[in-house]
Amino acid sequence: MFDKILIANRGEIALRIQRACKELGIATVAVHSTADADAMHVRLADESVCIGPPTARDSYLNIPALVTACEITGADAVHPGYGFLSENARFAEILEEHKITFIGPTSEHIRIMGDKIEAKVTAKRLGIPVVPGSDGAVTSEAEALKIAKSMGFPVLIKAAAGGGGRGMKVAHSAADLGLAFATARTESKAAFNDDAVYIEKYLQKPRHIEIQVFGDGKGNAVHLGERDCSLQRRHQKVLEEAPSPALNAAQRKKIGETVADAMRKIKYRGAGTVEFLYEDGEFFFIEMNTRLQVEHPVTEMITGIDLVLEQIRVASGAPLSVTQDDIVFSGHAIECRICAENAKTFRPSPGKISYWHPPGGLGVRVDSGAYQGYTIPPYYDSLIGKLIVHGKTRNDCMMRLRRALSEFVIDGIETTIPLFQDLVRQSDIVDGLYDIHWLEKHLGMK
Ligand code: MV4
Repeated sequence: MFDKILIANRGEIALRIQRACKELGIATVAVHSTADADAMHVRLADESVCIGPPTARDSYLNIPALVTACEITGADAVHPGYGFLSENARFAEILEEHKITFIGPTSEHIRIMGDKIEAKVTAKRLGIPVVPGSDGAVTSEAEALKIAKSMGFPVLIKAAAGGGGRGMKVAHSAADLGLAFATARTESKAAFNDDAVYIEKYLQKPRHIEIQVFGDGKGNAVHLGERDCSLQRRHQKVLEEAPSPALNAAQRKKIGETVADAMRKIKYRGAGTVEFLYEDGEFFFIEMNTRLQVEHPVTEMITGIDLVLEQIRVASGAPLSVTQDDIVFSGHAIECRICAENAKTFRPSPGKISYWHPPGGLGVRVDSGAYQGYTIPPYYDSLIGKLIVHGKTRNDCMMRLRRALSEFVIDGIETTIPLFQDLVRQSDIVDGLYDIHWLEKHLGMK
């Protein structure tokens, strides 16, 4: 096992990782920018190193500074959290070259899944159902038209280097295709310096359902069920839940086993999430994330499994602490992403938290690096905490969530709490009847 882990991240996820390290008796090193000297993740760590100025590019994304911080402190492993360098294959590779363990998959698996075309080809080869479309990149408009006509409109042109919705263009008919194809290529080249695009059947009202998987890197893998992350705004998840209100136990088992089998075949190591669009009872692979995700707590709440502890275990060469038969789903969990933003306009609202009173009680978890008197810096994303609620049934969970939201008081800044207070009273949300477009439609109507 490791003696000391450097956590290459900030905010709530840095605290989340520290908590797992502490329980395992592993010393922690925090890194921070000059803007984060007062952050909770710095205060609670055993040691801390300032790695640069506020701009992420010069601090949290600064690979030489991070490697130096490891060498100065004698850290033997790095946990990247989510965002920042968590899916940077080069970072994983550089750490290995320095005999420092990257707590995550191999750089090769990160690289494959980072290329959306290669990821899809790989998924298909492994027996995972994929969205109908081109087998690989499409290089001419004529080729795009041929494929579109064979599967029918509408179609979607996607960037190979994309993800998170960037470089995507819908074509509703053959007349739209030329412009959609050219625009997707140009935007993709501008954003990612890569104009490779592919084409898919456009699914009009799917849900976003993702499967949590875990591998030990030696050919053993398990699935931990799904999360429904359909409630998004501009490709940012807002509320996530597990299990999905749309699936039954047999459907869960079938897709979960398909994905776990695929991970066994590639000897995947660590935590991974396989993202699907789900429509009319069918799953269609879109992407794989090779990291711990923001919404991992809803899976922890319904399985009782500490995902960060498992990541650390398998990175150190230990086996997974659970087999598939040990994994039992219990109850329902919902996560609300609390952001320092106006709840109607979503305009960021950094500044000083003058009063902070988080909710508590049975089944309530708050993961946050915020505290009373803390000043939220303007340089990073606006997530200041996550409220995660567990209940025996989805209805119990929803009732508890309403109660927890009513207790949560944050003064001095604007937050998205009022948005959640509205959402938990909408009949479609209460009934679990929503798709990936529901939230933006709802916000447009208000
Ligand atoms: C799609 C799709 C419909 N059909 N692919 C958006 C980001 C990227 N991860 C994949 N995305 C989509 N891919 C096909 N073939 C619709 C989306 C999409 C979406 C997906 C998940 C959650 C929210 C979304 C919002 C808009 C579009």
